[in-house]
Amino acid sequence: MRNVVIGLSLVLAGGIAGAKSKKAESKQEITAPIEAKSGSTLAGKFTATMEGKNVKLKVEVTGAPEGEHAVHLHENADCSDPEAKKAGGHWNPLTDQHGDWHKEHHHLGDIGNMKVGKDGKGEVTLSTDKWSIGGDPKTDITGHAIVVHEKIDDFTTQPTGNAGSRIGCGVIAKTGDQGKPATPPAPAPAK
Ligand SMILES: [Cu+2]
Repeated sequence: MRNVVIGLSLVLAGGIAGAKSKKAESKQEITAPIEAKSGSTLAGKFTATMEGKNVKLKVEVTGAPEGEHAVHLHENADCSDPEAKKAGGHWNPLTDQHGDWHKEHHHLGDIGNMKVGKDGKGEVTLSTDKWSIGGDPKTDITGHAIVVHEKIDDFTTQPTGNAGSRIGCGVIAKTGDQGKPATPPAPAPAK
């Protein structure tokens, strides 16, 4: 009788471990547009890729003003108003201070500054194991928004970095069961 019980628990444990590793190995990717806000002429997109325990987020813009622009994850997946105010404040699930990602204190949404050249093009990438796609709510970047600001993030002013108005906004949709966004992004406008 004892052998039967041990045998059964091994089968159960094996089944659970198998399901877990299968999920961890699968690669998930979300890409969606970043729309112009606050009267800007910016256009852009982001790509978030989860491989193993790491999430890589790449934000690319064109038509943006030359200079450095703060890029953050904001709390709400809502870019519907003209100034992106409904996106709320910075995503800060660990209730830390605002700051530089590479220093001790920062919000989990404090991506940093993006340099835009004379040609209006800019790009910023962050790769981290502090984020997930569809994982624990304290790590899951889906269900939030990417905001590009008018000004540079000073990494000091609380809780915003004094980055000015919001000139770009993109929604990171919640993932469905198949790792696809539950709401497909709107198609890019025809040129
Ligand atoms: Cu911001």
